[in-house]
Amino acid sequence: MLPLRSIQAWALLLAALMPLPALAQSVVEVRIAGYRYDPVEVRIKPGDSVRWVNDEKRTSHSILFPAEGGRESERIFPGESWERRFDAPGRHVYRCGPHPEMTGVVLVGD
Ligand SMILES: [Cu+2]
Repeated sequence: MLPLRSIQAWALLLAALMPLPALAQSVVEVRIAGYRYDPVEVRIKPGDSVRWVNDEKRTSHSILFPAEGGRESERIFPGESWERRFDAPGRHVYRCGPHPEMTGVVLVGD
């Protein structure tokens, strides 16, 4: 059995040595206006999030991932936003549910 003080010392040491990915996670913004995602393609690291913001005057949109069985956001109304975190590296192609011609890409890599 380790004495309590040495366990505490180890815990402190581990905490000090931990990298800071939890704090380094960032959120990248994609604006939606004129029936387009801007920017069309964003690059993020695993664990980062993308936030889509609807800047339209009156049109609502969504974010739909065909490769994930059509997983789709709620409808995003003007002034609203929707956020999703990406853990899996790769090329995540998405489109708008009601406007299939609107497409975008989230590139998740190291
Ligand atoms: Cu749309």
